Amino acid sequence: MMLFNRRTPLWACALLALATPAWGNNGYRLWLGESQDLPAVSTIEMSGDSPTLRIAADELRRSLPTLPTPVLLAKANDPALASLRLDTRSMGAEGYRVQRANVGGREVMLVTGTSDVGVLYGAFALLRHINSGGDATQIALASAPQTKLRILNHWDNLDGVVERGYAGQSLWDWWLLPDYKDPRYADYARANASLGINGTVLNNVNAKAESLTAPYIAKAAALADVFRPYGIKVYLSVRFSAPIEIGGLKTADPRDPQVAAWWKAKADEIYRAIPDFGGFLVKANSEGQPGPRDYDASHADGANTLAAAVAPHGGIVMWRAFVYADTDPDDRAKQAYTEFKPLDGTFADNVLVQVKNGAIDFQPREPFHPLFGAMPKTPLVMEFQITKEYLGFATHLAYLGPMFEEVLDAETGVRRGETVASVVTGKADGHRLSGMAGVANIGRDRDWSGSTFNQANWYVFGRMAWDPTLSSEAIAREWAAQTFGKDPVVIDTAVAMMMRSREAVVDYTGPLGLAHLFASGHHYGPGPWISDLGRPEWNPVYYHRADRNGIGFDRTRTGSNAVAQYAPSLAKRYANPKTTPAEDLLWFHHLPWDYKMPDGKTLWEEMVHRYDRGVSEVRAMRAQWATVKSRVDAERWEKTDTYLGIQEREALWWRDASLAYWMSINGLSLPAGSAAPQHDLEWYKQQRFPFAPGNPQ
Ligand code: GCV
Repeated sequence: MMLFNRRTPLWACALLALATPAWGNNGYRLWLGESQDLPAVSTIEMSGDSPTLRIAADELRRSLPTLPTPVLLAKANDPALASLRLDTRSMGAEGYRVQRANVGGREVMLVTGTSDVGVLYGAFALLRHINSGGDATQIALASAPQTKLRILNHWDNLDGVVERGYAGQSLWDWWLLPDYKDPRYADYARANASLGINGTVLNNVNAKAESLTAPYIAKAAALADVFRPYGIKVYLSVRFSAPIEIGGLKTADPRDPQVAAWWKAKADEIYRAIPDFGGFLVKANSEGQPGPRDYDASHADGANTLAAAVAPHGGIVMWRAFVYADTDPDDRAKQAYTEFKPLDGTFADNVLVQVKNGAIDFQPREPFHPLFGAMPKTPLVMEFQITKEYLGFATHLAYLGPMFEEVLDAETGVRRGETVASVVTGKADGHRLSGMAGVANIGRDRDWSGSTFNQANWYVFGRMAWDPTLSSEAIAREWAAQTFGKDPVVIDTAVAMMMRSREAVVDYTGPLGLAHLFASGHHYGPGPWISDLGRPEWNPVYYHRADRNGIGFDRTRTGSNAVAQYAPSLAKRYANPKTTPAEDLLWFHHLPWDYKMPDGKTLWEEMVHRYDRGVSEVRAMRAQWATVKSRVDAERWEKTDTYLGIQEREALWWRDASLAYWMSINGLSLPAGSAAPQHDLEWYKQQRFPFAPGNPQ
């Protein structure tokens, strides 16, 4: 995978280094190994031996520039380190320390942790420090993960199609597994380990029962064998009705002893093949998936039956709270809370409830999900979507760091200082288990994520799962330096583009708290006019409620009263449009078009302003990217430039189609200086994209 290694002749490296800006780079190397220094000549030593320690040493040999002292990799309990009296408690099971130390009378750069994987994380931290411009003479790094489970969720189907995947087919070649283990699997594990990601759910939450059959367990076991030395555990999504479909039972009722026995036997079978199997992820009674509610049993009944099956092996169950039903006339945004909050305290010890960041569905902006802070007796896993289903697929540049940060930093209002991050890390309520899950944006595209800048979303997810208090801007900076090299102009430009990018998408797709205005099924492009889908809450008109008089979803007492699901201080703030942040205004309120915004503009004027701003932000990003043309390799520069061109065209499409529609509803004209849409509304309504990617047909 690396271009340089210790055996590369120096003259070849020098030539390549000189050629860097023009040299083709297809992005395969991700943020690893883009150091523009000459090859590593540091001395790398290991005390002890294990496959994981060897990987750590190899990583440093591949791309650590020269350090003044030899680097020593050793576990903290190594007798050679006894005199250092290392504080192993602060390292925990997976943390690390990298520091200068005198070991056996010699000055070394010590990379240590209480476990092999801790040492590996330390090695990657050292590389990150050096390759993102850190001082090589002042190295003192120490960190331990704040969440226990840092997991990618692959929505990969067994036929190779990735639901909401925009980077090609699934990485997993289920057909050739377990025999052929594509070398790319190790590269995948390596990239994840560099961020501290320690788990991967291999298959789609819309699961097929077949993934639990013996041949597929063997395939998953083959992947687990590759991932193990990188500290990554394998998990599977399960179909709740599997006991019927592949077990031959008449029911999947979780209270039925035969069903419980089936799950137990299945778990035993899996653990025989994968002794360190992580556990199950379950989407139940959601969007047509079977679940315990089919038998009048609760989500806790379902989760606990599966949990009992994996518990003897140390496994866990992540049970998703993404539920809503067309039989429930209540506001969709309220339904998960209504169903799950009363279950707090009834889940088994090894169950975590996995909650999307917002109460609807991965929109470009949603207020944080009210379940965070509302289930203190249950560990809650944060589920983010890294793949950009609603933020322009792989083509649009939208760095998700600020969105993750916004949600994690939000105060729940339940207790002083309690943030969503403190709930997710388990600190707020003292949970043993904690976790963060990201719906992966990874496929077989050469650059893994469909575009260079999408790699940053994988990166920032991993870094924030490790430590949710890290700053998204600092992470963007370290990613850019490792990805593009040390040219400060390129780094500053990339970071500036990234930091404005998500807000731009919000502006041109759904400003001021509007949500779910996407075309049906594939979610590609605007469809705010759609009103004829089978279930009310699948229609954009359900969400924006625009009429001649106003727009927005009234979630106050006069409407669905969803605000009451938040802690009293927040409920009070959100109940009043004057104290609701402008970003969330129409999420919580239905307001007249001439509602006065704080700056004196009418709501309509402000909306138009934001649509226009979104388009001009994309133009500005494109112009900024043009300034670094000679400083970035041609291949990545050109692909990014082409994608920004697509984004500019599509941002305008979103803006024009949306404004044409709103004007057809409110009868208003555009404020002076704002250009008329390029086409009439009918034209936008007629656009069809039957083969848009990522949409299960
Ligand atoms: C895996 C949204 C997506 C679905 C996805 C679902 C979920 O509705 O559009 O593709 O299904 O979320 O998170 O389960």
